[in-house]
Amino acid sequence: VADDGYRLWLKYDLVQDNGLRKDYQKAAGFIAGSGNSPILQTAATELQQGLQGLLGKNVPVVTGAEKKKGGILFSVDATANVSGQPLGKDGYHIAAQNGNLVITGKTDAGVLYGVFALLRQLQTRQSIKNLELTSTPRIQYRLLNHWDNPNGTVERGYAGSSIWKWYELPERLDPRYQDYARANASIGINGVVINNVNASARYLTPEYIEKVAALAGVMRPYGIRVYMSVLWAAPKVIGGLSTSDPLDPKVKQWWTDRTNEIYKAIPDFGGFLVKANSEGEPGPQDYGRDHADGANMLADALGQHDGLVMWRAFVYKANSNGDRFKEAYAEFKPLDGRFKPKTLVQVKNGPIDFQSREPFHPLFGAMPRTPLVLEVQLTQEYLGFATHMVYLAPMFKETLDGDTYANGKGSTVAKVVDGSVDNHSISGIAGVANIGSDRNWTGHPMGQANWYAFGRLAWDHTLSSQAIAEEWTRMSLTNDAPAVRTIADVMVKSRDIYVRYTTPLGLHHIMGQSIHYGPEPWLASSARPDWTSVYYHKADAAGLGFDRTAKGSNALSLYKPEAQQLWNDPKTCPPDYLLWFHHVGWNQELSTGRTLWNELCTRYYTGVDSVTWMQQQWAAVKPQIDPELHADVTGRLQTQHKEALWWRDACVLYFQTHAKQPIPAPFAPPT
Ligand code: GCW
Repeated sequence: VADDGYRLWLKYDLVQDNGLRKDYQKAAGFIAGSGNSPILQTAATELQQGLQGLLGKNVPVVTGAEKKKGGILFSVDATANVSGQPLGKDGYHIAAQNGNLVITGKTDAGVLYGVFALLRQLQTRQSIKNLELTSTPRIQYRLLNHWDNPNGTVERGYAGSSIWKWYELPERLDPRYQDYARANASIGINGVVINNVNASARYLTPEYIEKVAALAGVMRPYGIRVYMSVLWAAPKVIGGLSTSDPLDPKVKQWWTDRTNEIYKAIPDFGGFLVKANSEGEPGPQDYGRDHADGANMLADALGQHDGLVMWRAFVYKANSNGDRFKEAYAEFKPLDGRFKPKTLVQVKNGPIDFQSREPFHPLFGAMPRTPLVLEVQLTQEYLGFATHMVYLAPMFKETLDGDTYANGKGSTVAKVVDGSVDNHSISGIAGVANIGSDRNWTGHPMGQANWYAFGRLAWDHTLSSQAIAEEWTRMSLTNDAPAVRTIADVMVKSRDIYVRYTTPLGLHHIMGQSIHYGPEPWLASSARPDWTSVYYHKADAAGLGFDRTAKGSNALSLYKPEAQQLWNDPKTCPPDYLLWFHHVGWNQELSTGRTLWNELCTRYYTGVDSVTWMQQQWAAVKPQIDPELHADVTGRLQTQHKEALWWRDACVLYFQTHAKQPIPAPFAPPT
């Protein structure tokens, strides 16, 4: 059967290596659950299905297996510890015990995650002799954020329309919902915000609450909770009130009633995500209140319910202070300490907007009294939609590994987010989903790897991009070792390659207006200056780049002094970040030994060449890959190459009008 990508990384095809399969079979005589909660039932069913496919045999699920040997046992033990260390909530421990393989979790979900870890072991053809695996998620709330609208469109979605079929819900449950839940649970995702942050008030109506409750019912047995984005103005839009002022008693009451109604329908509802006073969305500032007033009102409405408020910090206004980089910081930093418990502030990885490379957001490390959710984007809004192959794990890692120095060296963004720097008891991470109704979920088959990598890093941010790429490739494409190496190598390099042919050296926000696709570095006029390209690249006769040092916007001063060190001197600033922080002369020699102009051209040209290299590597693994999938990616790589040329030529020719220098050899076109 041709692989249409629907099964994602949960393929469970027969293990062809007879020896290995026999070893696996020996360990899998039966499955014995330790109870029959919905989540444990999911775990047993999934394991049985997985083993059926991988081992080609039906492994029975039995009860009362105390005396039996040679099977897989589930154990839920709230006091479980591993070598004296208590196991974290939702963590798992897998080890041989009295002739059985025992999967222990403190919670039912822990066992489910252990099941997927064991299956992964088989799917990637690891030995299970003397297997001992222990893992605990480092971040508690691991969420996908959908930007899906009630009419079925997906904002910035490139994989078809929304998978949620509102007009069929709650009566008909598309089987896809369950497959979606399985995929998420397999990588540890435990929450789903089902609708766009540019929210419709409709979700808060009884009609929609019932629909959302039906979805929650599908997610629950997979350990996944459902959350909603809410429209700040909902009390006015659907509540018949004349105001949405968070301090107005009627408004408070309205949200409290709504919240109680939601919990009546969805007892494990996760909570609210809010985009307010951002890009034209309403918010508490419309009434002279601030973000904390708004978030706290919702926290009060949640009351005793076990739910969270995630308040987004993605805010910027036209013409505010001349550098959009500084705006979220200016609005949110002063509010640190004002947010009530169970309220988190959700911050994008970088200060501008999901560009292909950004310095980490200066709010990380600057709000020690507020738990911060890291928001990354899986959908490739600024990274080539579903036509460019860009594996995003290296980009996520770059942010996670960024050192804020908030509490001395080693206060990485990862440790701010997981709560360890400031001792927060709640922690969260969110990925804007790249999923749609396309048969293969993500449009670009390789986009699946970004969904996968997000989940794996949300669970454990210390995993390497390389290891995740290999694991995903083995589960999704092939277990042929040389092919795995080739593909993982292309994946790991792909993001840097994309940066080179689009926005090298720290250029940012020079893409096509509003659609955010393709180059438009010449864009000089728009509804707002901060929606143009020239605002960001500042090309002139002297040079290129946004001066954010003390001579310029001084955005650098938002970082701790040690963090500033990395970027504040143009001579030592890593070239990858140079034009984020400095206006550099065209003839200035960089640490690479080339002038800025020559380096810029070199990156654009070698970036395109690297796409050719990607094509060659992909061609080389053809025998190991499903033909349909191989052809699909081959076609997309052709588009990618064509568009890399487009980016290169558009940008080099445009910047040349400022630099007024020839394209250097060996790139100069023949005359
Ligand atoms: O990157 C921008 C997108 C908007 C999006 C916004 C946000 C949902 O272009 O489409 O709106 O970010 O994150 O709120």
